[in-house]
Amino acid sequence: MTRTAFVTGATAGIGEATVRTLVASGWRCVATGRRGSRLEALVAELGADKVHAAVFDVRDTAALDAALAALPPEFAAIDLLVNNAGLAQGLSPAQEADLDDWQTMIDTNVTAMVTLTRKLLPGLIARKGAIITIGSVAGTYLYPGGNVYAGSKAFANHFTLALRADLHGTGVRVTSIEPGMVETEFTLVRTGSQDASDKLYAGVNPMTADDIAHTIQWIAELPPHLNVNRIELMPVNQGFAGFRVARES
Ligand code: NDP
Ligand code: 8X3
Repeated sequence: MTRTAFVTGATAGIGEATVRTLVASGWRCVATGRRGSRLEALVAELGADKVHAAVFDVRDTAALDAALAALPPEFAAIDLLVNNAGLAQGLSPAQEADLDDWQTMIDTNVTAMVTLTRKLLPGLIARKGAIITIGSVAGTYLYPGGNVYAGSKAFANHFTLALRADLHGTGVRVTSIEPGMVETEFTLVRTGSQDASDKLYAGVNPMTADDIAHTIQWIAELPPHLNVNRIELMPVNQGFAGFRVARES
């Protein structure tokens, strides 16, 4: 039987690659994001029987409710939630940060993610489905400027493990995927560039969106008695930061 995934943030990067990968493996996908034209292009490319475009801002709960209510019957029974939509903004030192940037990251990476998860939980439990959240190594290894982004991803990592505890015994599988450097549009925030050819991770040989999408597919298609609790992935050329020491003059 064809299974259905609900993938947030499918207009670009990891989410878009996940939809392509899952559809190629026989899944149906609800693909979400604000940029409707990109989602329509995915539908045109992969087929309306395989992809349903749900255009909404994840921070808008009324729009989320409307999108869920408007799911066509063949896309309404969700077997897999991929909590992927997210962003970093600002990434300046806390003492210089813009509070609007902080609020946007909390609203998107934390509040919207838990709201959607809570709304899909009854159906996921009924179908013994699965939840995969894209957290980040930023939630574990801290770097200057990470502040609220890092906090939001620590929340995502831990909320996902906490879900695993609550859902124990329901048959629902829960996984936290915590990537390091993946070359996507997301990395533009780190260069301040609007030019997608401006590759921050040039020379690093970073992970690709496909690397993460294939990891999602692998976890989603494991036999139902197996649960990957958490998985941390990095490019070989990325490492952990050491402690920093400031000397007083
Ligand atoms: P991209 O910028 O390529 O994609 C982000 C996706 O999130 C887009 O589809 C965007 O859709 C969606 N999104 C953001 N804000 C909203 C919103 N308010 N409403 C609806 N959709 C929204 O980034 P990545 O693919 O790299 O990032 C995906 C996830 O992976 C994020 O959670 C990120 O934190 C995480 N991650 C990324 C890493 C990296 O190095 N790239 C490393 C570790 C984790 P749209 O703008 O159309 O609404
Ligand atoms: C960097 C991971 O999420 O800070 O290695 O971009 S993230």
